[in-house]
Amino acid sequence: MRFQFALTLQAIWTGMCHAAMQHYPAAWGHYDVCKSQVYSDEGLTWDYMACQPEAADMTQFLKVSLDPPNITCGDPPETYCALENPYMCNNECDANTEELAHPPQLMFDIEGRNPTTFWQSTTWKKYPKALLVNITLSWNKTIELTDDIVITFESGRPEQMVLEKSLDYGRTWQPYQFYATDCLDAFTMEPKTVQDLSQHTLLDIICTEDYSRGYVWKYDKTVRFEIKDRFALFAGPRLHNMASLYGQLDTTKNLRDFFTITDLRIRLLRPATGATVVDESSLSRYFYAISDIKVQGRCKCNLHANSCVFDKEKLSCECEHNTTGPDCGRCKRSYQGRAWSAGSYLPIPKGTANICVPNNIGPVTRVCDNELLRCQNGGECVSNRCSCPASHTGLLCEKPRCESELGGCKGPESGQASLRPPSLCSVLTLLLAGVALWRETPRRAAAL
Ligand SMILES: *[C@@H]1O[C@H](CO)[C@@H](O)[C@H](O)[C@H]1NC(C)=O
Ligand SMILES: *[C@@H]1O[C@H](CO)[C@@H](O)[C@H](O)[C@H]1NC(C)=O
Ligand SMILES: *[C@@H]1O[C@H](CO)[C@@H](O)[C@H](O)[C@H]1NC(C)=O
Ligand SMILES: *[C@@H]1O[C@H](CO)[C@@H](O)[C@H](O)[C@H]1NC(C)=O
Ligand SMILES: [Ca+2]
Repeated sequence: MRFQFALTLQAIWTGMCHAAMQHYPAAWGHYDVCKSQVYSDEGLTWDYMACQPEAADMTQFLKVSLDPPNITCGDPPETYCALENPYMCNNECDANTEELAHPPQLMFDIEGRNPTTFWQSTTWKKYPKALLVNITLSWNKTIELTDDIVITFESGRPEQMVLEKSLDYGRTWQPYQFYATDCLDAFTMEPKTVQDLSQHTLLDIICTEDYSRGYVWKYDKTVRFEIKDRFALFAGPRLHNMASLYGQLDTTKNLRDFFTITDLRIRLLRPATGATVVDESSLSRYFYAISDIKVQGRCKCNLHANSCVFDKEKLSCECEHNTTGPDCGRCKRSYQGRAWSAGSYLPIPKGTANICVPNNIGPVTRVCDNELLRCQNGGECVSNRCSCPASHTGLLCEKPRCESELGGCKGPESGQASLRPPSLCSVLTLLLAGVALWRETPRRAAAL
């Protein structure tokens, strides 16, 4: 039995550590299959693999809410003027006339039509009181972003704006990026661009002036949150080395969480004015209008599902590997033979499924033994499992708990989160060493 355990470990070690050390293949798995049937010595058996749903347009599945709720134009009807010409006031908004209404849904309809369809706010008639609008997008499901968030304005782009995210269904919010014509003035932040970021500062929250600049608004209407440029810090400029990125995502919870959301919030803080002073005689020139918002991503299923369904207004993973829950974040009731764990992207290209095993699986679940395979960092071996102190976690209590928390071990403000290479190999190597020792024992015991 012990020998079997050792073999299993050996196999995992060979599989994971060797693959990780090799050069990654250029062609590279998409993790679209969760299991396949294979012939082995025992006949037809299942081979389980890490799997994830395909990336999709996530705006089809969201709920949008505005704050203040009555900030959409048209009730009562209003007339708008062009920003660049206060005498051109032929734009009307009337919530009760379909052709003249601009409800929030028009930010998510299919574009490509002429004229564009868009949501529009009331005008800045209460100037100098700030014209503040929150647009909140909620999925009620954790999703992983796979491409840039792109917000296309029909009006001039706002002079001040913050993109925020939530990972806990809207209970708490963190900024994702600040946008302003003058970052120092608006947010007392140094202006930066995504090109200033490195692997070590990737989690830094920056203020950018790239998407707010002045009067050229007619030609440049988009505000982006650059996901691909951030991926490129690990995967190379044309994302040819996704393996490197996936390897990092596998081992660094902070990095994974950075691209994971349940909600997004666009906080519009100051509309385009196109000039240094606001023309108080013509406040109908100032408003927000958005024609399109793009959010590409996939359901987060912890690499235990390759499809995600939208049913009864709700996204959920179709869990495999005997996992369950909206994100496949638990083992099914009678499959708790070992602790649940997410699938892994490694080794390339099929990953590791980390399936949940039936409750009474026997000695394979022994991860420790009071004599030999020691739990680390003060963990105690209780019924062959490590019972870890509060400061540590993991199968052998090998991981500091702070590593798996937002902000990492250095706290949330540093951004210098530990982006270290996989430590799994070292753990496995250690385990193997332990097993070697273990196999020695009977002989020693006999000698006593
Ligand atoms: C929206 O409602 C608030 C009170 O709920 C009111 O003070 C405000 O004037 C309203 N705004 C518009 C544009 O109707
Ligand atoms: C918008 O959201 C922020 C927090 O994210 C909140 O402080 C503010 O009151 C909300 N409403 C408006 C109208 O800004
Ligand atoms: C979110 O999903 C859960 C089920 O996972 C459901 O109970 C809850 O009502 C949903 N909330 C909203 C606001 O739709
Ligand atoms: C999950 O359990 C079912 C039996 O309930 C079994 O047929 C299936 O093969 C299991 N799947 C995995 C991935 O272990
Ligand atoms: Ca539209």
